[in-house]
This record gives sequence, structure tokens and C-alpha cells, in this order.
Amino acid sequence: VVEEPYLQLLKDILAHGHQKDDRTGTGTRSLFGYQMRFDLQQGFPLLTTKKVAFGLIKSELLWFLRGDTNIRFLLQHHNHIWDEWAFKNWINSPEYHGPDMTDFGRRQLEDENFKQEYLKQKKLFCQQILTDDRFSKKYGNLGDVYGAQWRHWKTRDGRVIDQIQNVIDGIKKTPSSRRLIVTAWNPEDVPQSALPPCHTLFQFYVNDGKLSCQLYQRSADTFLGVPFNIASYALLTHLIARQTGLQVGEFVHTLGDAHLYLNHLQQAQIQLQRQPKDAPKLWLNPAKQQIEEFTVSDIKVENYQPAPAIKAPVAV
Ligand code: DHF
Ligand code: TMP
Repeated sequence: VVEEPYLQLLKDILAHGHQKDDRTGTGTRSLFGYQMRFDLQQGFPLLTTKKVAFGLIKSELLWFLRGDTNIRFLLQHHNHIWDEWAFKNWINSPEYHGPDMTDFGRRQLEDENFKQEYLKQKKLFCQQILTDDRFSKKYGNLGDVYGAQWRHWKTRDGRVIDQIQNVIDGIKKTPSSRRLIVTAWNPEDVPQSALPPCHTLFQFYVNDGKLSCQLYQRSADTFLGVPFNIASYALLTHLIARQTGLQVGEFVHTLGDAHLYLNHLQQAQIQLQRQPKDAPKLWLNPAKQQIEEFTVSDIKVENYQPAPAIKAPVAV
């Protein structure tokens, strides 16, 4: 069962997780240092024990690969998973004169009237990002998040480094290399970032004509973020394998602080009662080779028959 390591992770945290406070004030159960392995030959690791929105994973990954850090592209693809972090910058700016949105993440969970007002303000915000160029440049940008570090890492002497292109060239030229690394963690930029990168560093490995990838994720929201992260890096591995003419090997997922938020415990238990189904298969348009050529319609999952989605609030 392809998703077994993930289900085991939820079980391990429920059984052995330490109670731990966190930045968002939600509280977690947490384990430090954890590893899962997914054999990508066995199927695509998109969970079947709950429906995971693969469309959002595709557009988010293509957004990273474009080197884009502005949520406008995501909104154009009806993807709202990064809204809260851009919205935070907007409501904290001197230009914002709407109702007080301080601590909106927590307040919307406790106060229904506030939630309605928050959703209205966020909708207005998203509309303005889509229609107003100046506004979007200023408030749609999340800072030097993944896309920026992957594709145009800034050097001290004013050059930029395209880490994705370098790693693709490296895989083609010296597949035995032990230096096939992309890092998103840039200590110089961390203080200005809306959210310091959670998926911090990844490395490729070529063996027997197969491309494997290992991710080090410093902080892992196991119920909401991790299902996305697994599918996203599996997709990235397939895309890079396509461009470099390799088959796919394994995705190794190494977690630092692996946590289950206290308001996700019941959801995790519901999920663990479900029987996994066969993993879906990934389809990539055979006419495309270069990662830059791919659009959302060139990427599909086939035979995906998940159990229903399970709602859970995201800690902001
Ligand atoms: N913060 C926290 N606390 N956890 C995260 O996982 C997280 N992830 C971020 C940004 N900040 C974060 C970016 N990725 C969702 C999934 C991934 C993601 C952000 C949000 C999410 O809310 N998923 C829901 C609903 C998806 C939908 O709209 O259908 C899910 O049930 O998977
Ligand atoms: P932190 O910066 O305090 O660690 O908070 C980040 C939270 O977001 C944490 O719960 C981990 C979660 N997260 C993921 O699990 N995966 C992701 O891809 C992202 C962006 C965040």
C-alpha cells in the first residue's frame, strides 16, 4: 500500500507525540526526526484515505517552477492555499483601512460574525490582486519564498543562480554526483519571509536509470500540509525524470518537527479508520519534455478513487 508510511506517521504521532506549544497558539502533538519512503514505481502517492485536491498541488508546483512568488498566478488557477499569508501582509500595511483583522486565523474559528467579515475582506483582497496591477505587485508577493530561491537565488555579487536548471544539468552530466541539491533555506531572507520555507532542502540520486528524491522538511503539518508535500515532490521527481530521460525511483521524505495540530486529532482518527484503495497513476503529456512546457492540463492522475475529503482548519 503506497500510502502506508503516511498512515503509520499519523499513528505514531497519536501514540507517541509529545504535547508541544507552537507559534500559532493552536498546540500540537509532535515527534522530532521521522522518515517515510515511497516507491514511485508502485503508484503515485496521492492519498486515497481522504480526497486530496491534486489540482491545487499541480498549480502550486508549476508556480514554484515558474520562479513566481506572487499569489496572482495561484488565484488565476482558483488556488487559494497561500491567500492567508499574503492577506496578513495587507492587513498589517498602512494602506489597509478595513475592519480590524488582527489574529484573523484564530478569531474566525471562534466567532461566526467575525468569520463572515474576514471572508468578505479576503474575497475583496483576492479580487484586487487579480484586477489591480499595482496592488498585486505590492501585496500579492510573498517575498523570497520557494519560487525565488529555486529559480533566482541572489548572490552577494549580484548574480542569480537557477538551482533547478543546475540540478537538471547535473543529473544529465554527472548522474553519480552527490551534490544534486536544491535549497530553499536562505538565512539572509528568512526574517523577511511570510513563512520561512517548510520544505527546506532536497537532493536527487540516480541509480539503475532511476531518479530518486529526498526532501528534508523542517516543519510538517501532518494532516494538512504533508499530503500536499508528498504528492508535490513525487510530481516534481516525475517531471525532472521526464526531462532527464530517467525512470522514477523513490521519494524519501524526512521530517524535522512532525506535528499534528490539536484541532486535527479527530480528523486523523477518522482517516485512520478508512481502508486505503489502489494508488492512482500519474499521466504526463508524452509530447512534453521540458518542465517549463508543462501546464496544468498536461498533468493528470488516473484511477483516483479517494474517500471523501476531511475538513480541518489551517493554523496561520
Ligand atoms: N500553514 C500550516 N499551519 N499548515 C500548512 O500545511 C500550511 N501550508 C501552506 C502554507 N501554510 C501552512 C501551503 N500549503 C492547505 C494545504 C496546503 C497548503 C495550504 C493549505 C489546505 O488548507 N488544504 C485543505 C483544503 C484544500 C482545499 O481548498 O480544497 C485540505 O483539506 O487539504
Ligand atoms: P512554522 O513556520 O512555525 O513551522 O509554521 C509552518 C506551519 O506550516 C507548520 O505547521 C508546517 C506547515 N507547513 C507544511 O506542513 N507544509 C508546507 O508545505 C508549508 C508551507 C507549511
